[in-house]
Amino acid sequence: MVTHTTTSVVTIERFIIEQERLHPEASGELSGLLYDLALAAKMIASKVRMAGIADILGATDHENVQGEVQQKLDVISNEIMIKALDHGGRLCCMASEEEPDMIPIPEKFKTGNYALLFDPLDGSSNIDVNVPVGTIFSIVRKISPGKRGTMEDLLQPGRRQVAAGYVIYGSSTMLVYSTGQGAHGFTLDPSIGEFLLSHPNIRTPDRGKFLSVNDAYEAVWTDEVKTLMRHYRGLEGDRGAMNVRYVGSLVADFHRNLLGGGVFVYPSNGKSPRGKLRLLYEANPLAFICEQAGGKASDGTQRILDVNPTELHQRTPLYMGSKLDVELADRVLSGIATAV
Ligand code: P6P
Repeated sequence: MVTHTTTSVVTIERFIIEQERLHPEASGELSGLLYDLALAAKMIASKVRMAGIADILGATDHENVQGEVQQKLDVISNEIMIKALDHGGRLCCMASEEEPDMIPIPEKFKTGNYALLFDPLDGSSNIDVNVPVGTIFSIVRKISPGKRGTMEDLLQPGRRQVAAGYVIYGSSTMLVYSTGQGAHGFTLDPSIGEFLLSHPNIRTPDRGKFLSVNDAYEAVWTDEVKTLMRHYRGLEGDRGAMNVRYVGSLVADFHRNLLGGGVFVYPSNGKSPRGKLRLLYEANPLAFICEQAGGKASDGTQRILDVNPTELHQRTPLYMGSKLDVELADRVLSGIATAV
């Protein structure tokens, strides 16, 4: 006898509409923006999946604003994001890790009430060795006067985000996003080209299983950071040791810790005095998702979402994940005796 398990197939489009209905005042503009982002994710996913086959592996011969050699897929993913989002009439401007300045909406297109900031393909140095990479995006409301966006719209603290999300191109392609009503995960079914709801209302455990840190920089950490690592490794205090899991691809490390519990730590160090991760289109969106799932995100002195940005590509130290482990970081880094 065939038994059918009842699974409700909820596409991301249906979920977005249902979420919009929770806000009678919603214009549908944000929903449209989320549809466009889901489309861009599918287009980038198909390029990432083809990377090993089509001759688009390897690096281009020029650097991006970060001084990093641009991988070909970085450039392609950046173009896909811009072309999928610039004509929908929902944005006043954009910013990308791959572009030095603000990306204006072309004069021929209508503008809208949101600004989009994104890292089109984070962790791209891992592409050639088939390690998961990701796209990260952050959406804020337009606050500047006039129709066209300005830097003022982009340089907003993370607490002003109206939505944020990421796509992980891993063993499956998943899109995780939040509009402030919880964090929800969708898995791409490539056979029908749809993102299906697979992880509703993600909650991250209060205490982490995994510690994600690159301790090659231990020699240039502060004493407080070294003490914190001793706590995480069970060598001090009574927290107990965590398993170390570090892929070197932020979205992959973040996603594993979000689902299983863990803490991602990238302190400032001699090489990166203000940390390595970018505030506006990496730390802020992931911190938004993390808090929506019950976690925390700090720069070691304050909540990531409360940092007031001054530059588009500014970096930040980052302690993000399970609530109790980030609170431990805040205590140890501020020198407060840690009665865990
Ligand atoms: P490190 C990838 O280049 C990236 O920006 C993040 O995806 C990743 O978490 C981090 O850098 C890894 O940095 O210094 O450990 O190689």
